[in-house]
Amino acid sequence: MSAPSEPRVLRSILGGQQVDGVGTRPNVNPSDLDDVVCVASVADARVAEDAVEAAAEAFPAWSHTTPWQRAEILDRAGSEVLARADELGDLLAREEGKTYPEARGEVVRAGQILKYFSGVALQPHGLALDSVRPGIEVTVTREPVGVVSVITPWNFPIAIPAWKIAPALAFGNTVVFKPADLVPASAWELVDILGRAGLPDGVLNLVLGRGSEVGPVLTGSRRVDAITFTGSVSTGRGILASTAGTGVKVQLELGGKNPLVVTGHADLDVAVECAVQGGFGSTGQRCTASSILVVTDDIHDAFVDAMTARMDAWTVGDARTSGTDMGPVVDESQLAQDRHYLDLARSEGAYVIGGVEVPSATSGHFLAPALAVGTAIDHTINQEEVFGPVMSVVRAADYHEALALANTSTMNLSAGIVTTDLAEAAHFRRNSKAGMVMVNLPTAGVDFHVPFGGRGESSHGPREQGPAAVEFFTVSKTSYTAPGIP
Ligand code: UN1
Repeated sequence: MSAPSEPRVLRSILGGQQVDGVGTRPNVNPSDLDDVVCVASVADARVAEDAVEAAAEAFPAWSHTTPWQRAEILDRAGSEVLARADELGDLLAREEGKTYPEARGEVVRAGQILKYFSGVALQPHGLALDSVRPGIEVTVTREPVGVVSVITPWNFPIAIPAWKIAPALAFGNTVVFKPADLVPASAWELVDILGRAGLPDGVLNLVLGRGSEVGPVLTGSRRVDAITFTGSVSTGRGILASTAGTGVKVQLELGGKNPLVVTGHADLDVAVECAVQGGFGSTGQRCTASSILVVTDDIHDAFVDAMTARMDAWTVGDARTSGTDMGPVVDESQLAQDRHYLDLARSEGAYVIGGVEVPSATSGHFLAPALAVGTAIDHTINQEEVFGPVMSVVRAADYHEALALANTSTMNLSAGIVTTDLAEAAHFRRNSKAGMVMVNLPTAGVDFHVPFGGRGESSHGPREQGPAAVEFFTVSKTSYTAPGIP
């Protein structure tokens, strides 16, 4: 038993049992590097194999539970997540570094997702119809896929796991869940809550291990039937390449390079708010973050001035201190990446507002929000995902040029426009090549009861969330029945 002052040790959970790993990894608070949130016992490939085995063994019974049994468990888990939103929000802010209001909001979202999919479990998902041939009846039913590997990123430590795990369970699949190394605590709590809500052992297994060690098991085991992954383009592409030819279902949510168009018809205050919330909310560490601000010439200078003033008043600091607008960058390598892109922008001719290191009482990775002005669409900063509190401005002659520039993105997840002109808004919604379009809203911040996903390099496979989730988490069966008597 650890002394109360020592950080608690979190272990993988297999078949309902806590399992030790082969090493440990401290989970450090990015707002205060001296604060160890917990220690993860790090699993090796053998633990991952056992987790897949446990999920495979649990599948036959779980896939035959009634929708009501599954709905009740998800509902109970959702209630506990919502009831503990303050505490879990604090934990999330402490391990990931988004502000407490953002973190609490994410926990509430996770609770709502669990409740939403509790309802989905009870909804009809099939079809019954007459054949085109006389006397024959046709049914189209949805069956669980089997064992699903769920691999999630650090930037949404509880909401993304919830939006993958909840539909997987609702439709009768079993799960092996590997959260990102940086955020084991929120993941562990979610699995613990679902277990206590009544999930049978082995239905949801948690593997706390490095991607390089346990990833190949979760994506390569013959007993895994589907893989859902959110993370980097390169890792996603690797999963796709390694599974080509195996027949396993793969769903990928990868990068985003999201434009926000601001036209001369925009309300300046609305435009600035959409930009700062979309670009600097969650420290810009969202695949839906507004990244390129495409601003028409008539409003460009006024917009940059208003942004500069807003950014001056933006408070960067400890994620859990009230009044903080933006928490730290998640870790040192992410901070180095942000700096690298700012240096590149300068070397390609941009003028950078902000982007300096922020002094703080605690040691942490604090970076002031940054705006690179005077960039061209082909500059590196406008071509690659930064994943930090960094935006750039591209000047467009008019709305039509702005639309064309916005549509050059190859990671078309989310695109936005700020305008009060109805015709412009309607034209943009119709002609944007992004998977999600926001009008007078930040590009980030999505609902859970509607599909989520992008185009181009951003997504692969069926959309996540809302009514779309049934596509990935079930397989369709078409049955034909004749009377069998002459
Ligand atoms: C949001 O903007 O509300 O990894 C969610 C990400 C996305 C989730 C964004 N999959 O940032």
